[in-house]
Amino acid sequence: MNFQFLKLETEGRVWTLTLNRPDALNALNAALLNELGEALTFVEKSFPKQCLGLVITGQGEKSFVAGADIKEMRGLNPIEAETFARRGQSVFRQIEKLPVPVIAAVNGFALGGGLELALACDFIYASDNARMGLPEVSLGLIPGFGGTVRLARTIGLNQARELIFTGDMIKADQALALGLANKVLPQAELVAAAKKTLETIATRGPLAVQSSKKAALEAYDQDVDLGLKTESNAFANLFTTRDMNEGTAAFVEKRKAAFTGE
Ligand code: DAK
Repeated sequence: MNFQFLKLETEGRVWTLTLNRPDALNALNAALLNELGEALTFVEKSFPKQCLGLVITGQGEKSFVAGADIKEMRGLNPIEAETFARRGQSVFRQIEKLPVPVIAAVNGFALGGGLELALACDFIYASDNARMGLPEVSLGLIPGFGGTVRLARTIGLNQARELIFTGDMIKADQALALGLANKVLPQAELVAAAKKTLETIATRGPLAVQSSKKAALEAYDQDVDLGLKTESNAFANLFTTRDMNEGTAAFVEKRKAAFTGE
């Protein structure tokens, strides 16, 4: 696929999507958001035969994504602003619902819409030079791509309120301490480490991984009883799959499972 602001590497079963607008620190303009939506739809359709995992990162050594494109955004009227926010929200929701696991490899600034993008991924690995924050209040705005919703879910309401109200940037070690990043790595090792984790996941049953991602997301919004029902339904559905037969047979026969995603 040819994009102006993205690079999609599709070799092997773990793919890498790089936001590629380094002159603007990979800030999200409307064209980039549209391309992101197209690329994600392609990833979705490529599961499970071609793609079993996705790394999202930013081009260059300085920035993952420095937020929504402030220069483009300031020219919007309130109706266009709502369309822009809804577009971003729906693309980020698409990430959250992808059938494959997604790691945000945060290689520098992840600010505003950039942190919101990372929060829509399944988890975050950060480089040691990463800086994360939601600086929207400094611009007279609030987070518009899900930051007020997802940050509190990841680090807790009070920690999220402090970051959102102050607009402060935090460093990688603070992000790790807050549980915002799962790992901190030297920049040169960041993408390889994310790929390695996804390669491990890719050896597991693809439908089981997909099902666990979906159940965990759905059950998060439900009370315990409904969440357990969601889980038991998902569990039961896997008993219709070839992969479940293969995985359990392989255990009994003391061999490695050969999953096919069926
Ligand atoms: N938008 C557009 N251009 C940006 C940008 C951004 N977010 N961030 C950086 N750039 C551009 C700079 O303008 C500069 O371009 P030139 O001037 O060279 O043409 C180039 O990238 C390099 O940036 P700097 O020269 O500023 O680099 P520094 O190392 O000095 O500083 C920085 C790096 C990341 C600290 C600084 O660039 C910065 O503070 N950037 C802005 C960070 C920020 O505030 N991000 C949050 C954006 S607001 C909503 C929808 C969405 C949102 C909100 C509401 N609704 C519609 C309701 C989301 C909002 C946001 O994400």
